[in-house]
Amino acid sequence: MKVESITLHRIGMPLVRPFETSFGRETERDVLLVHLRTDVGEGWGECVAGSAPSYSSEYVDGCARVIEHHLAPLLFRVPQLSADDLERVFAPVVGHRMAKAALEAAVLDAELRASGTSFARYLGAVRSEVDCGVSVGISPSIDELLTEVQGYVDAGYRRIKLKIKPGWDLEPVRRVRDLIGPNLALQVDANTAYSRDDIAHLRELDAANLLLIEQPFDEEDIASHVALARAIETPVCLDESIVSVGVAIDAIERGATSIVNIKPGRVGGYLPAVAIHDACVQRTVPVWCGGMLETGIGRAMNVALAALPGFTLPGDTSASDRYYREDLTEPFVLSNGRLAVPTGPGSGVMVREDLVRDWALTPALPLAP
Ligand code: SMG
Ligand code: MG
Repeated sequence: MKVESITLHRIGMPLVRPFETSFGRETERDVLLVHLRTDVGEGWGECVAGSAPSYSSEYVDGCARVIEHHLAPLLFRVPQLSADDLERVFAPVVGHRMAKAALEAAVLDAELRASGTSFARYLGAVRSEVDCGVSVGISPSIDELLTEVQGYVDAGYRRIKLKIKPGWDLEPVRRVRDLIGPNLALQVDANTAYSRDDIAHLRELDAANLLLIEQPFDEEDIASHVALARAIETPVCLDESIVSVGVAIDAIERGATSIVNIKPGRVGGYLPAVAIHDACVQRTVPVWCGGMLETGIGRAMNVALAALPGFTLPGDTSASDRYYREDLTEPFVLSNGRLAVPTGPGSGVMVREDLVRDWALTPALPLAP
């Protein structure tokens, strides 16, 4: 297909409750959307970068500029484009994986809609619904945390993930384990808040019988994760560090990660995400689908990815109402702790363009050859 134009939309979506991690507190999701027009039809993609470069070095303004000035011109130059070509087409631009992933999603959506194929079918899904977990932010108090967790347990989530940081770890984790009992899966995510000096302290988390501990140390510090993995019984799972299939294989072979969090945005798209999935399956490393507070657009695609065979652990693929009162697409609703995998062509969801207009933070930016 030929890309004829791209429109960048920047929208603000208020969160139903603030989401606090070790690196900051968000009350609104600042989302960059890519709307692609091609000779065979339209496609939408969502960029997962945050408004500040705090989860990773990418951020929304930067992604918009790199798309406008570097990636879109590369796309416009290709006479016959398929999503399979994108790695090669984008090769002149180093990094900027979240920006590339947003365009890849829109290209895939357009291409698959045109051929009447769903994301799930194209990516290799083997399930029609996926087990869902929920990520719980740092709370003002343990009592408020317990109330929030109880609400998610009542809603049917199959796994609870607690955000932790120094000063908010052993006690909240112990109290939540007491609340939910020994059988519900529980894991923690530090978003790089600790250092190698904390290994003895983190070992005390073993008492809570966690499914995993996610990214305790700096994203570039694989060696300290190896040291922790040797010292602790809880499996270590990398998130921020895993930016490519090469890094994934290296981290697995060095013993830094025995479970992998796959986020398409972080790794440059759904096709690189499938490559990491395949490399993990070959090495019998379980994977799960991470989340970046996606709107229905990214959520639909993530749910399709999470239906691949290697995704054997519940993902951060929560229902729309975990974050938003109103979603940008038809809402994803939890049923028995699971979300249904969309079956329609492309992402399988329809973008509500009236809401894209109503929630605009800045005027839409049209890009053309
Ligand atoms: O989409 O449910 C979600 C969010 C899951 O905790 C979540 N994501 O490090 O895994 C992670 C964080 C990053 C969030 S950045 C604001
Ligand atoms: Mg994480």
